[in-house]
Amino acid sequence: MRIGISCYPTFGGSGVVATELAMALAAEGDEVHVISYALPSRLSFINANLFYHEVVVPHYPLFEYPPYSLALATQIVEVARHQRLDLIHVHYAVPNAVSAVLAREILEPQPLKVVTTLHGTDITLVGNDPNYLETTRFGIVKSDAVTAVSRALREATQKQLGISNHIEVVPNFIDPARYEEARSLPGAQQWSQAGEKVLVHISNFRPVKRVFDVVEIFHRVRQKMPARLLLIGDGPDRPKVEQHGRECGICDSMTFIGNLPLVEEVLVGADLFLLPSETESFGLAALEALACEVPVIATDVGGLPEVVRDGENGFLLPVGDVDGMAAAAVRLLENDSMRQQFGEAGRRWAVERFDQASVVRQYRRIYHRVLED
Ligand code: GMT
Repeated sequence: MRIGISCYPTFGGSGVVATELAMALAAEGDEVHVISYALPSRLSFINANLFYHEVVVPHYPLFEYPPYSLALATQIVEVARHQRLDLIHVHYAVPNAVSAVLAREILEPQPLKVVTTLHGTDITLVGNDPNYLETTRFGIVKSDAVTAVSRALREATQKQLGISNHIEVVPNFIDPARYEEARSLPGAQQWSQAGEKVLVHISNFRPVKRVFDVVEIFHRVRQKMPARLLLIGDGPDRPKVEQHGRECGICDSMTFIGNLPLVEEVLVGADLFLLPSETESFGLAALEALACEVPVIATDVGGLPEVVRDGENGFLLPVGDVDGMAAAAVRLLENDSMRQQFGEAGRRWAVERFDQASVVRQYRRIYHRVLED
């Protein structure tokens, strides 16, 4: 097949999933054309079947807001026409689904199938915003196939956008081999001193991630034992989070690592992963932690209960319950055998349930279905 994949190039989960999928499809022999406004952070793979096309958004004095959606639609048309794409698979509905549907119209009579994968905030925060709702709904309804990364996101889409289309749940995935290789690395232990437990948080430091809760949980843990908090990622809340750490007197025990393409290189060897989000359609970072045998403490919202099994590979608590999350963290950190048991169960669950090969097969079945239609 000749497949176009459009995504955000950033460190966020939708870009990561799209890029990993592109690399896996290309490795299996499909011709894959990645379309984005910058080289995606995880596109590290050299393969004769894999191509990258940049969306350029020219500035013109009249445009206070350069129309990215139109530049993207134009680039999809160009790539589809000249590379003879069979389908375009867009990740994150806004504006990618609308641009792809527009490109399909422009290309007629050349057929181009549109597959849209919903990732989370494209529905729960952005798509739901009255300023984007109608166009988001249009892009989804007009797609030839729609997938969501969790059952929770499928329900939210149907309810919040009033969509009755068939939406197939295709979860995010991990490549077990990559996480196996990472096990030989020193990982999180590089940052810790003897006797310190290491807690990790990964996010884009947006309010929805509640990174202040991460600091509050860590503060409570720190009162019970020597510990270090590694924070991976970057975003708008980072300076305030750093400030909060200073006010709590624990900033010396917090290490800000910044954005990283391969998070498993830090996750291996960590004692605990924290994800106290306000909402989370899936929580790819939590899955990556489980794949590294790191137990997870998260909130019981959205798709997180589909990834983290409460009492088996982590603990799920209500949003904002920092005391509860800190108590659960201390319970795990004080009990080495429980932590090891949770870690092993987490890796087994990640490999059995979210294996890259079987998820890629699921996407491939969808591609064949829309092409046969
Ligand atoms: O808001 C973010 O966290 C970024 C966003 C993205 O598109 O990169 O993440 C969403 O998609 C990820 C990949 O499917 C999911 O793992 C995240 O749970 C989801 N984020 C939210 O729902 C908040």
